[in-house]
Amino acid sequence: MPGRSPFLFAVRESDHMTKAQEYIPPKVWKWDAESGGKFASINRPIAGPTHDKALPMGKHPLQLYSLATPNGVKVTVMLEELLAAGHDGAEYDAWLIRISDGDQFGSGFVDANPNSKIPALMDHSGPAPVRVFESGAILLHLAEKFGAFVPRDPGARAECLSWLFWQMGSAPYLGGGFGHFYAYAPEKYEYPINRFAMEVKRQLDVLDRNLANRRFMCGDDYTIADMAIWPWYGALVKNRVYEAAEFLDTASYTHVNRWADEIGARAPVRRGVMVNRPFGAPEGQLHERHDAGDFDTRTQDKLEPEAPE
Ligand SMILES: N[C@@H](CCC(=O)N[C@@H](CS)C(=O)NCC(=O)O)C(=O)O
Repeated sequence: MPGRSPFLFAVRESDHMTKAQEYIPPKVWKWDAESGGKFASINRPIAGPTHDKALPMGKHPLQLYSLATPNGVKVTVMLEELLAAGHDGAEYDAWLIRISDGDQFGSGFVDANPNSKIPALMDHSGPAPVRVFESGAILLHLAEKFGAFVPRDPGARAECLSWLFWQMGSAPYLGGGFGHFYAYAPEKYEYPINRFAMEVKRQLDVLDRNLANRRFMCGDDYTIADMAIWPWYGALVKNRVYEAAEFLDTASYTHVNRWADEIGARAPVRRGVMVNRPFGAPEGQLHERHDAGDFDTRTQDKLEPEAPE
């Protein structure tokens, strides 16, 4: 059929017809209905702020605005690792951004990250404040600022940055692809679940082969590449995201499991995963972090109880 994609034709003729495949896209897409999936209410096809709201500012030069999703955890783990390694200048205030309430669309947050996604960092340590968004850029900014967790040798540095950017490019297939269709979409559709399960298993095999001969992603040293990859793929193999460990047979990736266990046992990592976490077991939550003592006293426990409606 001239001008028609052979792929689309093959899909229409498939024996595995599902509701999704019957959909015929209109000439021009319009935003007229929510998709119905989990988090659908915060999705919109336009950028920019929805309301005026300044960001809070604490006492430290580093101000983090985040939530303890895998992308947020990368940064709080890095900050806790820096502090544990003796970099006192990494003291930080971490403010909770509740994305399901739309905090990422407040004007102050959009000034810090025009992409309206956590994490966002404001670094006030220089003459003018510096905004840093995208978790990979934040990890690199901090690694360079403190000269830690990124190798200096050009070859080792290239390897570390390669794995860091591998994570940034790969995890959207895990989160936005597999996780969305397996765990959050309003119905189970075979085609996208197969497509993304295949890709995620391929990614796990990439990691497993690399970790077969290396203690950490880039060799003997623990780096920002591990801090970027662990919150996603470590959580996946340990069944902490999407409840897909059995479906993807993640136990078979033995080297990834060994690496995930070693990183998960580190004290700074155990602290980092708690920061900006308003969900899960109460003892694992720390809504805001303003100094090291907050892990014992819990900022949320100091708040006034909300007045009854
Ligand atoms: N590539 C970005 C992804 C950040 C991202 O997707 N953040 C999610 C939470 S994990 C978010 O803020 N979502 C809110 C929204 O989409 O409105 C990064 O690594 O920083």
